[in-house]
Amino acid sequence: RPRVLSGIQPTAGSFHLGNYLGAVRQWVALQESHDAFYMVVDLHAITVPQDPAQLRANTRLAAAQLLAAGLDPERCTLFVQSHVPEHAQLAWVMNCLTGFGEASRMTQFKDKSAKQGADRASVGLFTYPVLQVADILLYQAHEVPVGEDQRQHIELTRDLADRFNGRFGATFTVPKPYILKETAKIYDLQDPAIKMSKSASTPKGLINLLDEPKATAKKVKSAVTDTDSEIRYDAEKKPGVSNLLTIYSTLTGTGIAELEQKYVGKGYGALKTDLAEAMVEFVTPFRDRTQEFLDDPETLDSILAKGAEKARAVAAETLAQAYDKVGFLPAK
Ligand code: AQP
Repeated sequence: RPRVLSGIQPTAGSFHLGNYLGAVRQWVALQESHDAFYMVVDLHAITVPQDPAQLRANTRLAAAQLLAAGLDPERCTLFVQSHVPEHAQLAWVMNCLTGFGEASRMTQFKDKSAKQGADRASVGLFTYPVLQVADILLYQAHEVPVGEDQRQHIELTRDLADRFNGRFGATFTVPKPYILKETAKIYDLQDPAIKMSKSASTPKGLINLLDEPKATAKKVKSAVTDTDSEIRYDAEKKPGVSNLLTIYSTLTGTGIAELEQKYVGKGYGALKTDLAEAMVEFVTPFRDRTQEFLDDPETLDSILAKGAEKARAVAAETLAQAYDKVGFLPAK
């Protein structure tokens, strides 16, 4: 079976709808057909200032949400990044292969460091994409299911895998991004020109899956649409409605064309009411299941411990090969 690897940050507490539709939903599907490795990337979470107790709680919360979304520890390997020390170890090697200018061109770094101020941004934030390279290469992943915002980091991963293989001999699988066109970028409900994101969206534009379902329904009903009243998919001319159609279509498994038909002659209100209902139907059991996993931390921790053990077996083998290739003297 081909292998997939992906990760999610435990920074914000609740996952948002963009995380789910853009990434996690695909993870659940891919565990059926692929040898799947998924992790909560806590090393990435400290690239911006964090509260230690909150980080610990959010790491469990992220794992609980992944299980609630449908990850099955019998079908995939679910673990916490810091439980597998090889990530940081391989990242150092990859840091030494990455050009300073190359890392400076990463748009996520540019955006995030501009927001924090260049002096405040940490070196960790700067090398975050290189840690991500190590995350992926350690597992010899063939594909990486992510949202569109991660495409540039996967390109960097490919470049560095090629560079390492070229310089030291075949070692790493060169991975491909796995980005579904329909849900590659879910937009902010209030500003459909920007992606839904925990840092850039306003509370009204961001759907957190663990929010009160009623509040979520309200946000859907007050989503920005367009000036005319036609319900039609046109990402350029009608970004607000198109975003709602994408979300509705994915959550209910109904094609966009079918939805357009269904709403001929009806106003935006009808679409929003139905979508709000579909959303409540989705988030209510999701919240309940997340809480069930949180209520049983022993089971949760034992799932993560087993996952880390499986992950380490793969990661250690790859790291040993990489260390040998670069010329480190083996420890006796
Ligand atoms: N709006 C989105 N549409 C589609 N996919 C998205 N992802 C994030 N936002 C969208 C995907 O979710 C996965 C996990 O993301 P992450 O843990 O790296 O979180 P993030 O990218 O930090 O999430 P945000 O909200 O986008 O954070 P900020 O505001 O800090 O940039 C990834 O696969 C990502 O592509």
